[in-house]
Amino acid sequence: MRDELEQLKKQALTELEQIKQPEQLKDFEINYLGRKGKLTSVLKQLKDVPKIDRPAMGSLANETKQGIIQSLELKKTQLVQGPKLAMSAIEATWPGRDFGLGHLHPITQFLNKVQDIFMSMGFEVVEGPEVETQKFNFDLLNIPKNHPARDAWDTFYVEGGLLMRTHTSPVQLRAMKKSKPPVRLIAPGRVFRNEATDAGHETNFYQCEGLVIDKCITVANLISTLESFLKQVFGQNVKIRVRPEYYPFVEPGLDVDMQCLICGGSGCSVCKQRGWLEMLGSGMVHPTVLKNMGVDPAKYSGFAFGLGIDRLMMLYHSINDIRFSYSGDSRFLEQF
Ligand code: FA5
Repeated sequence: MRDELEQLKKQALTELEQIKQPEQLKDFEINYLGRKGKLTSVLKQLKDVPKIDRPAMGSLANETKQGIIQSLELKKTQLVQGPKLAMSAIEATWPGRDFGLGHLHPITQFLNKVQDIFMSMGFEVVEGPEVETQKFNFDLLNIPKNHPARDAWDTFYVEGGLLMRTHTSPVQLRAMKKSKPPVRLIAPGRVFRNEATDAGHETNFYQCEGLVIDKCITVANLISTLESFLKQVFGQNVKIRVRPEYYPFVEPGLDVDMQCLICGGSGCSVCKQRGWLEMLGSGMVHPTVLKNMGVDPAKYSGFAFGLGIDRLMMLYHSINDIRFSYSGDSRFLEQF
């Protein structure tokens, strides 16, 4: 019986190997494992085996049966699932996978638009460091130590008395170290504030500084430049208002507000129910600051402004919360 079992296993495996169609597998199964199959008839002889050899022969018979069943299952997998797996791996007619190509962040897109407009008006673009000295962020801008304006522009201090710049205004001073009037420049970049966040305020956001110095520059030049800029961004019907504001580095200082485009002026969470949103600070450069730039205030005058890029971008796209911009949420970003 031992020889018969070994012979049967050999025969079954050879036969199985030659099978090429899944339909043939059923016949094979009936032929070997069925009620009247070859293996079954050998197993029937077990009762004639001497009692003492029966356990060993029984386990050999079982091993043979399991071996044939496992080989049959393997063959089934190869013949039935194999082609499907192979097909799905190399299906050449399916469209390619979409890798979801990214794009520029809406703030960067908007900043590019702002730069294009100012460049078309003859401004050059300059940059400055995000980590600043107190001298450039405050002192040279007429904000000495213990000046109350340092509270309004509180920020994050880093080692060595350095700080994360609170505004882009220090870039005016840095740029003027290398330039002589007349100048017309903008300085876009990220700024930082130690303040509570809400729908209109973030602890880090973007500004774009502007500086014009020449002979006979007046407030009229300042207002017309900014009005022209805002109309190029938001259209000719945009409503702005100019009101006095105190900034230590300008004299006089002006804030430019724009009617809230989110609520149309009726009041909402973004404009804090005022109907108007402060878009930028500006003014005529203070004589002391001109001197700190190495410019003679008796010969030259100039204006400066600091645009809040995030708020302008929010109005441009009707976004009602500044925090979406920094959330990294692709559902927000994919809209631009
Ligand atoms: C300044 O930062 C001045 N350096 C601007 C300036 C430049 C005035 C040159 C005069 C001459 P202010 O803190 O107001 O000013 O900020 C300017 C603009 O940044 C604001 O009008 C507003 O649009 C935006 N802004 C201010 N704080 C935040 C904030 N926390 N989140 C988002 N935007 C802000």
